[in-house]
Order: sequence, then structure tokens, then C-alpha cells
Amino acid sequence: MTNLGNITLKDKQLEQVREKLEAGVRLDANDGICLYESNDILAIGRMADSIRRARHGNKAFFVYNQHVNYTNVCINHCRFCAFSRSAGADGAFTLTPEDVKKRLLERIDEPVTEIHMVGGINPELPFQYYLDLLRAISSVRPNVVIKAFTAVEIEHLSRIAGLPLPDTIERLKEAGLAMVPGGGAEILSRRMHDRLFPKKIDGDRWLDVMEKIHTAGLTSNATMLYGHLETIRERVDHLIQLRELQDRTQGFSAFIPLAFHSANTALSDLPSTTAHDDLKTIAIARLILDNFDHIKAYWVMIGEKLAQVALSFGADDLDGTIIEEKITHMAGAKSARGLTRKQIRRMIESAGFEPVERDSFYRLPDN
Ligand code: V47
Ligand code: SF4
Repeated sequence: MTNLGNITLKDKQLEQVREKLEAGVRLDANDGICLYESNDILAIGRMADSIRRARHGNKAFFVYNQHVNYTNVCINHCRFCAFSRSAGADGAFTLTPEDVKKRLLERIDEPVTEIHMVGGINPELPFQYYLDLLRAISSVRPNVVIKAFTAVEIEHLSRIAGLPLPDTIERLKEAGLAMVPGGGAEILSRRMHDRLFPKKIDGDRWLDVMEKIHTAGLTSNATMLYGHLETIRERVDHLIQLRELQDRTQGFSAFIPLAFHSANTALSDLPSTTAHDDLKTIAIARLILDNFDHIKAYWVMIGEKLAQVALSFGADDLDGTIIEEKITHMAGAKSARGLTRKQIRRMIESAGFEPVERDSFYRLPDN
């Protein structure tokens, strides 16, 4: 039960949503659509903020992390992607495990607690390469949490390894995989899959792979790519499908809405998402995903300034320092490539929250 009584609603349709939230009744898809159709963004934000504060009080989390993209060679050719290249094309790269070690050694003096590593689907690379990558990271940074390989990559790995998914995941765990990032879900809609990313596994398979990842004892994140050709109904259905899987597994840690950036993609005529839509999407995610602990405002995609505001619209986490983000910057993102711990703390404090540096599992590093 959450007390939302002091929120004045300009939009009468939101009254019903507020009553449900106050009574602890789960929102349904129609409520999600009603929220999206309303322009009373302050009321939606206040509702999300009440729920966020009931879970996390005044705390806002971040992690000291480093991103590694091991290859941008990819055979999937998703229409929204500016990062991938065909093998042999200008700008195509594949790092060896030794290259990855070197990347990490360049920043070995920094207190990185998480390595976030993803890449394209590069058919040249054997299963052993992926195991070697994980071992290379552990050899340089034995205490780091390796959050790597989306459900899309893990499905591919099971095929090239010729192993069932549970065995593949087990082998990856033995080599050091500790958590799985939330990418690759895009928008869980058959219509959008067929139109934008037909070569990639579809939404049902993504959910199925995630379920197996959770069953194997790994936690993961979940994402939603929005602001391209999807409808509001598709966004809401996406959230409900994530919530249903979470009811079964409790394996998702955070949800991260990903605002589409169109530069250098096949959809380059599409405009950027608006701040209004970004904030609404974060707030609505907080309200619908009642079984997710954490909602991230991914500053790389929505910019540092809006990410600060998002902390008052339902988000409780800013992701992290990141260092060398590529996927969104190749699609035109104007945000920084990485932030220092001091910069993130300042962002959080000046938004009126208490910064809490966490590890990948939301444990506090000093504990
Ligand atoms: O799967 C690709 C998306 C994802 C574009 O789990 C794009 O902690 C916007 O999943 N514009 C990768 N988005 C990023 C990702 C992620 C990021 C931060 C934290 C975590 C986590 C996960 O980026 C891809 C795809 O959905 N993407 N192209 C683009 N042009
Ligand atoms: Fe490949 Fe991922 Fe880009 Fe799709 S989004 S083309 S799977 S790198």
C-alpha cells in the first residue's frame, strides 16, 4: 500500500491508476496505455517517485564499471544499429583475448568492479574464443564481476558449441561469467522483429534464453529499445512480458529503457526521443514493473542532465562510469564517453539524492 493521496491529478483517467497503486493492485496493459496517453507528466512522475522512495528511500546507485566491445563484426544487420560492420569492412574490428587484457591494463589503477562486455554475432569466432575472453579478464582483474554476452550472444554460443543452453551457460560460468546484461530484447513484438531485426532471435526466444539463464542461477538485466517504429501498445506489452518472466524467475536485477539514436543507421530519418517521452518511459516502467528492484536512467542514452531529473521520476540507478561507450556514440549520442566517480556523485547529490556506489549485485563494495 502506497500513500499517493497528495498528488493532484489534472487528468481524471489517471485517478483509476492512482487508486490501484494505493490499493497495491497491479497495473494492467490498459493502465500502461492510459499512462502513456496522459500528458500529466508530473503526476506520473510523482506516482513513480513514491514507489521508488518506498523501495530505495533517497539512495541513488551507481557502479564503477568499464565497457568492452570485443567485436563489431555482426551478421544480424539490425536496422537500428550503427555499431556493427560486415567482416572485412572499413572500421570492422575483433579483439583478441590479449587485446582485451591490454585494454584492462590501461586502467588497472582504477577501482573498476564490473566489466560489461558485449559484441556482434561474428561467425568466425569459435566457442573457445569466448571462454578465453572471460579467462583473460579474470587473469587481469580476478575480483571483478564479469557481466557479459546478451541472450542473443548466448543463444549463438550454444549453437556454435553444439551444446544445449544449460550446458553452454555452465561452461561460461566456469570460465568466469557472473551476470548477463539486458541487451538484445529490443522490443518484444513479432511485428517489430520482422521489420527491424529479422535475423536476430525473436522476443519469445529472448525470453526463453533469459529464463534458462535465470534457472542456471545467473541474474540478468532487461532492456527495451524505444523511440523508433514501435507503438505505445508494443512498449506496454514488452513491459508486461518482462514482468511475467520476472514473476516466474525473480532473475532480473534492473530494467534499462534504451532511447533510440538514429544517426548512421538505416532509420536515420527518425528524430531523437523527447525528454518528455524519456521521463514518461522511465516512470511508467517503475509503475508497471512492480517486481523489479531497479530502474536505470542510462545517462549515455538520455544525457547526463536528463538522467539526473529521471532520479525523481522513478529511476534509482545511473548505471556507472562506463568508460569508452561505443554502441550509442556510433549512433550519434552526444553524452560523455565515460564519467568519473566524482562526476556521478555530483550528478546524484545535486539532484537531491544520496549517492551509493554498488557492485553488480547491489552490494556495497566496502561491505
Ligand atoms: O541490445 C543498438 C541497443 C543495446 C542502438 O544490462 C541502441 O546493464 C539506441 O543493452 N540507439 C546494448 N540503442 C546496450 C545494452 C545495455 C546498456 C547499458 C547497460 C546494460 C546492462 C545494457 O543497445 C542493444 C540495443 O538494444 N542499441 N543500437 C541505437 N542506435
Ligand atoms: Fe549485431 Fe547487435 Fe548491432 Fe544487431 S544490434 S546488428 S545483433 S551488433
